Amino acid sequence: MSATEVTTTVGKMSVSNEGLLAWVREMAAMCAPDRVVWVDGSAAEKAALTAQAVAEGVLTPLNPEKRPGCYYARSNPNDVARVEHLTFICTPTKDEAGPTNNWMAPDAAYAKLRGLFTGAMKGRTMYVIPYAMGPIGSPYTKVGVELTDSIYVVLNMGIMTRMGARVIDMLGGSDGWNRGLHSTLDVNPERRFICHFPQDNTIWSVGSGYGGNVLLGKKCLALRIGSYLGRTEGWLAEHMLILGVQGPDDKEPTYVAAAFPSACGKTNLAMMIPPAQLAGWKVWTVGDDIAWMRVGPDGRLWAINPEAGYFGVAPGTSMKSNANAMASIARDTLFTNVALTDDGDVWWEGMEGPVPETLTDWQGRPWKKGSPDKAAHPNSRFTAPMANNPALSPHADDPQGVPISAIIFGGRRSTTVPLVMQSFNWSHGVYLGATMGSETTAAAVGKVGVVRRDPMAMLPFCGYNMGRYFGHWLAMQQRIANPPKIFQVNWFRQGKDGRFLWPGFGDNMRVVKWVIDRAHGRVGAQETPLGWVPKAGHLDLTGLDLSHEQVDAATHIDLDEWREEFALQGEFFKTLGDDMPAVLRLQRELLMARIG
Ligand code: GTP
Ligand code: SPV
Ligand code: MN
Repeated sequence: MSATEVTTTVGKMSVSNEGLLAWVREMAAMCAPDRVVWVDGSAAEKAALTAQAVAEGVLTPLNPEKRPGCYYARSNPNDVARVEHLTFICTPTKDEAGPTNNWMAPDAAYAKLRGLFTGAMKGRTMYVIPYAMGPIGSPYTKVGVELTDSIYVVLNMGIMTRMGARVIDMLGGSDGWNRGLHSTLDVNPERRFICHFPQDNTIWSVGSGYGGNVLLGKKCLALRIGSYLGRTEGWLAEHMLILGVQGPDDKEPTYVAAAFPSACGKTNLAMMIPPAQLAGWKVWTVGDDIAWMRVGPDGRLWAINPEAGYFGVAPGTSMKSNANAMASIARDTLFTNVALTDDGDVWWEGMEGPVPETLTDWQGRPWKKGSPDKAAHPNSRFTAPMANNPALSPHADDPQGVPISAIIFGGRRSTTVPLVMQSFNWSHGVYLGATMGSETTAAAVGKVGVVRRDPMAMLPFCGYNMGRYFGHWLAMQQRIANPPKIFQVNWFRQGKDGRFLWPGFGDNMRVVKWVIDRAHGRVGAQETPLGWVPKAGHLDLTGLDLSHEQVDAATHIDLDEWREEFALQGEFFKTLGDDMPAVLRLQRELLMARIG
């Protein structure tokens, strides 16, 4: 292979992958940027690009004494979250995308977006970002290349992924990489499309500059294309955090993966600090958003976190709710759409301490204490390197990942769903995941607080037909000789007064303790028609300032509420039609028979 010298921000880099070079030339010919600049991932490059972003007004430096190495960005107010209605799975047939995805025929999608990309980068720089999802050198890692005209995307990808020359080296001459193309265009929702071409391992994204729409390694590659590859290759790509938990008598941590929908508590659980009464327990974060899981030679399910940073929800993050996240964002972090204090620090609703008298809100307007408007956007976010997390697992960069003993599915439900339940077996566990409902949040554009089915927290992220995705989960059982136990949780049940019944956050450790004790078969459980629940006294509630009535209300199973829930699940099953696996239909019938 002959090497070609390509231009980077700070010098030259050598690239010998002919397919990659040809594709970059082809895309550049279409987009017509003024220059093409490759990303090498060096510290010098980061410094130069950051300085340039500041000079261009894309980033504002924060007070270096309060937030060293931190910068602030404001997005267009029309561009503050994922856009599910503008996200498409472009498989040859609509049937492959299935009824839960928007679909466009690949030819039509390419033609439409080619029209938008043609000449779109005139006067701009096209950055070429080679990035890896997963540890460099891991057999489970996937390589992607994102072409973008956004310097903000480059700097975010530098935190969220391993990127640059080492990825080019890892790729070698291989053809197995994802082709990602992104332009912010004029950030107009009328010209905003996030298109996935699973058969071509290609992603084209236009018209947005925000988060999951444009950091193509994250939702687009690691979940939508990832889930498609997972089915073909026999593994699972999931919207799950991964954490390690070690009790005072445990020789090793037990690893748990948990799927909660967007803005429903993954980052918080992944970084949880146990309450004083469980101080002997340690928690380590492996990942906070995405898990790639494969069957290991030992017949267990092994998980890696393909990301290298956290793109986390800012509002609600405080020393009390998530001290590890606060430590993670103390330095070298990018903040998007939060509020600014007068002394150049960040602020958001739910941060402790007195509310500042005056702030600059997420749209750059002066804000006064007592204003009815939120100072920070509800989906404002931080982008922080995982290396900053005091609770980072020593295995976060382990090419083999960690063995998973328990899988948890959880939604945001103000009623019906009890604090914790264990499934009877794998297929019942898949049923619990497949029927999961959750109230919508600000992480996606649309109405907030509406219950919808969000199976396995993958409704917006499954890159193919949902019924076949369930079939893939069911089929995995035969491959996993030592399968994890499957649980369902709900931290968000409310009392009649509208307040959360369960304190949540660090106190979730009490539930996770029961989960891993169950996974190891070292604690009993009570059988109910819906699943196994903790026996009276088995949830460690010492030191918790909670009345018996509250605990009862948080854990209660009301079969009348569940009859309504089953009707809603039934409607969802209907939308999946013939693609719904027979096993899940049978699970539903068994359940209905049990509750009468
Ligand atoms: P994405 O990054 O969008 O995938 O979200 P996530 O699942 O990582 O959500 P995150 O942990 O950032 O939590 C989002 C919101 O839920 C924040 O406002 C938290 O304060 C709130 N939250 C998290 N855990 C709990 C909990 O145990 N109880 C309650 N009541 N709220 C919680
Ligand atoms: C989510 O919405 O689930 C996120 C944020 O993790 S984003 O990257 O914008 O998708
Ligand atoms: Mn997410």
